[in-house]
Amino acid sequence: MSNFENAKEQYAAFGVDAEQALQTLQQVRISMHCWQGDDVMGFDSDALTGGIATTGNYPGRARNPEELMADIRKAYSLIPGKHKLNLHASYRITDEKVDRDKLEPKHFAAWVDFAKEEGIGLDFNPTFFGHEKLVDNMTLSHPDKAIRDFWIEHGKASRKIANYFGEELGITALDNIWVPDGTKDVPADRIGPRARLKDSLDQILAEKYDKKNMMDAVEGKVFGIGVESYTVGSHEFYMNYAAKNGIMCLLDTGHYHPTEVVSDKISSMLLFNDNIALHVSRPVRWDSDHVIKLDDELKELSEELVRCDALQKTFIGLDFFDASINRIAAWTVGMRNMQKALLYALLTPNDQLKAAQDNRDFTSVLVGLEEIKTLPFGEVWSEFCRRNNVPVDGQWYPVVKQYENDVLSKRN
Ligand code: RNT
Ligand code: ZN
Repeated sequence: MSNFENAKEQYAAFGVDAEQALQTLQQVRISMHCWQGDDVMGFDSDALTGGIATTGNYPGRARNPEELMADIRKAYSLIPGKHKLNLHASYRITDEKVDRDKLEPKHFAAWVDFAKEEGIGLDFNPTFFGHEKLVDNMTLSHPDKAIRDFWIEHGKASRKIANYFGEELGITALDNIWVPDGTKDVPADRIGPRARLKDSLDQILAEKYDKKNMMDAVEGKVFGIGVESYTVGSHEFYMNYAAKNGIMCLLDTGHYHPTEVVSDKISSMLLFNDNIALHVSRPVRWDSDHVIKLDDELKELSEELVRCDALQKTFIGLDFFDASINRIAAWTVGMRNMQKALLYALLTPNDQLKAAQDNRDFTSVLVGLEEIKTLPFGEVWSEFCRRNNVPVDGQWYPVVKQYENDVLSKRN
């Protein structure tokens, strides 16, 4: 009997169908963020602003579209399944000197070609940072109408681009709005900027698109660097805005107070929204955007998605950027960890555990959740890798090292 067959029997003894888990996982597309590959620089700016930061100077940052695409391809070749790529507006590919308010679908045609070749979907984000019109930490909430109008046009242009992605690829694109707006110190007026943000969003979202092609999300946050006291787009702001306007609220796991966890928010969001979106990240003491580990919170988050039967209702995207390690390894570890956490959740006897909870048999819940920890999870994961023709654990990092030697180390 193979190790996998043996593992299947052990899971079956707990009432879990490992075959079914593998099939369900195969259907899940995770959106891999392009910005891990170049430290969030993009192709239209030379500085990262907006209260987010990358640290480290590991060699091999992608400096242009060709390098970034090659690096992304390399990462995908090491990740089981077919996924999505998450782009920012700053990654437009063109020789034109086009500003962000004037972007059009054609400026992203090269990415659509890339997606078709790779068999992946695309997601999109307007870029409200790394630009001279981010003035005094404000964009859509700025008191100056001319500044707001520029960004409103950018927001509208971005939705059109996301719609084009959906049309071209036949996979719904997410358009996610995050703005860095806020103040360093305690403000004198909190409601004014929020009212302006609300009005700007209403204008951006006025045009209706077919939800088959694109869906909208708004991403809140607790604070950023230089924006420590007040964030205009807070969680409450966007949670209410999304519910009232029938769009998605995107929860970034790094955007809450340190002991607040997104795993506990998912069930509440799902009772009031048809869909949700996630940025899976790993905050270390703050919104530090470390590469996600297969830690308890990632598992708990995944358990919630599985228990709430929300895998097909959730746009799962990753959002981290570490410039101190090999960037292709960062993507690969993060994507594979997200999949591992989902697989772990799919291999949990959820029906039995729910029944025990409803019977107030909390002892069985505790025992059950602890005992599955020592089941041969790794054998099922290896089988998933084999079926998808990608290296099992222990065999992909040498491939990245080889690429680092051959390609990355030659970049300045
Ligand atoms: C910032 C937000 C936002 C960005 C990316 C680059 O705190 O998390 O999602 O990280 O859009
Ligand atoms: Zn995010």
